[in-house]
This record gives sequence, C-alpha cells and structure tokens, in this order.
Amino acid sequence: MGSLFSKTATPSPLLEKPWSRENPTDQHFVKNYKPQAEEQQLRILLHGPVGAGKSSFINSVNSVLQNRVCREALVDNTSRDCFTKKYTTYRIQNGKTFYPFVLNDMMGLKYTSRRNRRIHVKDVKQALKGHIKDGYSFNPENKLSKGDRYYNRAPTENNKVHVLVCVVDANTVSLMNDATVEAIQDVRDEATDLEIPQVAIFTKIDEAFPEINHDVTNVCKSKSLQEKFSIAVGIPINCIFPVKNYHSETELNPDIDAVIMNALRHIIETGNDSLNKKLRSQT
Ligand SMILES: Nc1nc2c(ncn2[C@@H]2O[C@H](COP(=O)(O)OP(=O)(O)OP(=O)(O)O)[C@@H](O)[C@H]2O)c(=O)[nH]1
Ligand SMILES: [Mg+2]
Repeated sequence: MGSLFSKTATPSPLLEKPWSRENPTDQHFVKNYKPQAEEQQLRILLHGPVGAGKSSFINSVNSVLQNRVCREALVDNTSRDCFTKKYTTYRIQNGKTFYPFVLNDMMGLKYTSRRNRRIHVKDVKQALKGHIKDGYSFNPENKLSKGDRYYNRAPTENNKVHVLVCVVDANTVSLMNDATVEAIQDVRDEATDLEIPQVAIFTKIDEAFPEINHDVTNVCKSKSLQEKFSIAVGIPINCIFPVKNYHSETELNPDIDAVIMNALRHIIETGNDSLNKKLRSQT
C-alpha cells in the first residue's frame, strides 16, 4: 500500500520562528489549572502508532511536574512490538494530593489486518466513552465485551475522555502507511461524534531535526510536515505540537521542560473548553 506522504519530502529544516527559551506561564498554567466543577478531573487519552512515544510523554509530563526524571510508565527500547498492552490511568502527584488532570496510556496502533484495525478503533471508542477500566489488556483479536470485568457499565463524567491526543513520531510521519492514517482518521471520527476535541504531538524532534543541536526550544516546526499530516488526518495545524520527550536523560533540562509544558498547556486548554461546554449544556 502506498504511503500517503511522499517519502522524498524530507522534513524541512525550516524552523520558522524560534520558540521562546522558556515560557514560565505554560508551567504556571499547568500547575494552577483547576476545572470549573469541584471534584471534576480532566482526562487526556494518548493514542497513536506503536513506539511513537506515548508512554515517554507521560513520563516527561510527570518528570517536569515532579522536578526529577520519572519513569513510571514503562518504555521499551528494543522491541518494535506494542509494548504498552494495558489501559492505564496516570495521576500526577502534587504534594499530598494529585493534579486535577490524568493521562491515559493505551496500546499503540499496529495492524496486521483490517479486522485488527476495526477492533482497535472500537476499543478506543469504548475508552473515549469511559467504558474501559484500568488494567484492561487490549487484545488485537477481540474487542472489549460488555460482559468483561474491565467493562465499566456506568461511567461517570470523570471516567470519560475530554481530549484525545494523537502521538506521532516526527521521523516516521512521512512514512506512515495508508492503513495507519486511516486508523487515525477512524479514531478521530469516533471522537468527533462524541464531541471530544483532538490535538496531535510530534515526538522525537531531536532525531527528526538534528539541526536544533540539542536546543529543542530552537525548534521550529517543520510546517510542511505538519501541514501534510494535518491534511491527511484532519487535525488543524494549530493543534499539532512538536515535542522532545525525556527518553535518555537523567537530569532535567529547562528547554525540554518548556516544550513539554507548552504542549500540555494546549492539551489542557483544549480539553477544558470542551468540558465547560458540556457542563453548560447540562445546566
Ligand atoms: N530520541 C527520542 N526518543 C524518544 C522520544 N520519545 C520516546 N523515545 C523513544 O522511543 C521509544 C518508544 O517510546 P515509548 O514511549 O515506549 O513509545 P509508545 O508510543 O509508548 O510505544 P508502545 O507502548 O509500544 O505503543 C523508546 O525507545 C523511547 O526511549 C523522543 O522525544 N526522542
Ligand atoms: Mg507505551
């Protein structure tokens, strides 16, 4: 099957405008974010191809907010098979309590057949609606059934997903096959039906754009790459954020913190807008 993006379209080094070295308002926003309703939590679901950096993004967010490099979500350095198998909610400690947003990790997209793809999309739909309980192991051969012990029959607003984040490796975005692009579109269609907003993050910009020379704030977004992805899956270009995760570092780096917090701020703002809209429509 042909690739949707031209393989010769190498990522342009054009880094349009350098990011400000550090934007303390992003981190301030994230640390002080509070949903409008008491007890409400904002649920962020990460999905995307295998090995894109979903679990690493969760660790990166945790690291910035804990002020030390954290490795709670397990990451694999060798296998290219789906490493994360279980549906897991990550809460981030804030002193003696937790931040009012949670991140959900799930199995990555990897298809051997059209049937597997449909099963995966159905499982994501159940997750979006809050029907999947933590600990559920995704099975590419079977979707979650209503009789399963991990099926939540009566999800509360806190169990439902408020923003869907598509995580894509910036190195391989040009090489994504049609099946993967279609699966991302299918998941996106399900989220749109449920009025759940979507954003995307492009990970591994350190590898995709070596010219940034370890200064990830110098990044710059390869507009052409983002535009192609935006057109392919329909996520607006201003909802696509480049990121470099903590993946090999043992110490924090303010530049990496800055890109992680910038992406997270936009993710939270997007989810919060939809949460507020929902609450308004219920009153
Ligand atoms: N250079 C670089 N490597 C990264 C980055 N983010 C993740 N990685 C590496 O990419 C590999 C896959 O990362 P994971 O976080 O396990 O990816 P995943 O999407 O959770 O993968 P699955 O659970 O298999 O779907 C690991 O070797 C990470 O160390 C990044 O921003 N830059
Ligand atoms: Mg993972």
